[in-house]
Amino acid sequence: MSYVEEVYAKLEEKHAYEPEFLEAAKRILETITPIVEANEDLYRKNSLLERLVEPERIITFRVPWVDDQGKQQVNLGYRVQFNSAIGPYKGGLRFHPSVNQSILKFLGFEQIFKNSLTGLPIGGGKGGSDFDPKGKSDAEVMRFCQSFMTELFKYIGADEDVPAGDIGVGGREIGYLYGQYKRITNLYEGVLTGKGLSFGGSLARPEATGYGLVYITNEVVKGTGKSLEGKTVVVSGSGNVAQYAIQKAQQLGAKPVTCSDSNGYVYDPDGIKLDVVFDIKQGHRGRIKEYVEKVPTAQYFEGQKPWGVKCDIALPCATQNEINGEDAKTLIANGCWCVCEGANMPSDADAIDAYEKARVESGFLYMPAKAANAGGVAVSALEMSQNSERLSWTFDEVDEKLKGIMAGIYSKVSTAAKKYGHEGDFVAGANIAGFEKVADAMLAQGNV
Ligand code: NDP
Ligand code: 2IT
Repeated sequence: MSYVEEVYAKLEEKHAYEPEFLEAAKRILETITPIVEANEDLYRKNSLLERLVEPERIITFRVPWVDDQGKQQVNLGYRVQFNSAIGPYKGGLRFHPSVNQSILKFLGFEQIFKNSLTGLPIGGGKGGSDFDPKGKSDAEVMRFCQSFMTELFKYIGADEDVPAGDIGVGGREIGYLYGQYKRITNLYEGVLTGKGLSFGGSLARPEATGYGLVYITNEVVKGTGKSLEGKTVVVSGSGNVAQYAIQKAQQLGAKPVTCSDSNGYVYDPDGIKLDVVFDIKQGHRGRIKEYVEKVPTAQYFEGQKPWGVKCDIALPCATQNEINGEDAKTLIANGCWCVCEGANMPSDADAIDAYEKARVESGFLYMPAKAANAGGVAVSALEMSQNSERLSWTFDEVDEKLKGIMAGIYSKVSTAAKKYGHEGDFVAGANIAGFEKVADAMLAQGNV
C-alpha cells in the first residue's frame, strides 16, 4: 500500500460516518500522490499526511434562541479550525439545515488548499449551523446570530480565526454577528469579512467569488485560444456567487441562460435579466420561480436542475454534489466543453470521472472549486489587509488585485500539473500547488 493509501484507509476507518469529508479527502490525497512519492521519506518521518487530514480543533456548541412566538429553539453550532500553518484560520460560516460535522470538515479541508492557492497568508477553517434562515423574520435571524456569536467569540479573533459568509450567511447575518462580537469583546477589529461598507467591509467583496470565477474561466478558455464572447452559459444557484458570476459573464460578452434555487430552475433563452434576479433575491428574499411572472418568455422547471440545457460552459454555483455522473454526461453530450466550479464540490466523483474522460478524449476543460471560487476568500484576505492598515481601497484597486490573483491561480495550477506529469489536469494541478506551500510550512514548524 502506498503512503497515501495507508493514510486514507485509516481515515476511512476512523471517520466512516463522514462521507462528504472522506470524498474530499480521497480526491485530494489521490491527486497529490506524485508530490508525495517524490518526498515520501521526509513526509512519513514527519507524519505530514496524518497531521494534514485531522483538524487542529473542532468546536461544537448549542445555540439556544427564542422564536417570534416566544418558544425556545435550539440549533447546533460549529467551527472547524483545520489548519493554521500559513495563516489564521479563514473560511465561511454556513447556515443550512444540512450542516453537520462531515460537511464542515469537507469544506474546511478544501479551504486549506484554496487559501494556499490565493498566495495570501490565510489558513483553513469553516463553520456554521443547521439553522435555516429561510422563512425566519429579521428579528429571529438577529437573535440566532447573537446567540451563535455569544459562544463563538471565545475562539475567534483578527489574528486567530476570521469567519465570513457562505450559504445562508450574507451581509445581514455578518452585520448581526459583528455587532454581537464587538459588544461582548469591546474590540473593533477585522474579526469577520464580508462586512458592510460602513463598518470595515471591502468594496468588491460581495462580487468577488462570482467575478473571480468568471475571471479564471476566461483564463481557462483563453488558454485554448477561445473567448467568452457569444458563449452560452448555464448557471445554477441564484445566491451571492451565481448573481455576480452572471453579471461578470455578461460583461465579458457571454450569455447566461439559466439560474436556479432549491425549488427549480429558470431558462431564459434571451439571457438572464439580472435586475429581475436581484429584485427577487436581494429585494425580498423570494423564490426564483417568480422570474417567469416578470419575464413571460422564460420558462420555469419545478424540481429540476439546469444540466439538460444546451450550453458551451457550465458554472455550478449552488451546492455540493449538484452534478452527478449522469448530469455530467448529459452536459457533455449536449456540447458543453467547459465546467468551472463556483460552488464547493458541486461535481460528484462520477461527474469528475466523466470530465476526465472527456478531457483525455477531446480536451474538455474542468477547473475545480478550490481554484475557481478562490476569489471570494482572496478578497476576504484583502479586507483583512485593509482593516489592519485602517484604510479602504477603491473598487477598481480591489478588482484589479482580484483579477491578478485569479490569473496567478490559473498559472500556478497549470504549471504544477505540467511539472508533475499531468499537463491540462487542473484537479491535480490545484491540489498539488495548494498542498506544496502548506506542506513546506508544516514541515518548517515542526511537530505541532
Ligand atoms: P447563497 O446562500 O447566497 O446562495 C445559495 C444558492 O444555492 C441559492 O440559490 C440556494 O437556493 C442554492 N442552494 C443551496 N443549497 C441548495 C441545495 N441543497 N440544493 C439546491 N440548491 C441549493 O450562497 P452562496 O452563493 O454564497 O454559495 C453558493 C456556493 O458557493 C456554496 O457551495 C458555497 O460554499 C460556495 N462559495 C461561496 C463563497 C462566497 O463568497 N459566498 C465563496 C466560495 C464558494 P435556496 O435559496 O433555495 O436554498
Ligand atoms: O468557500 C469559501 O471560500 C467561502 N465561503 C468564503 C470564505 C471567506 O473567508 O471569505
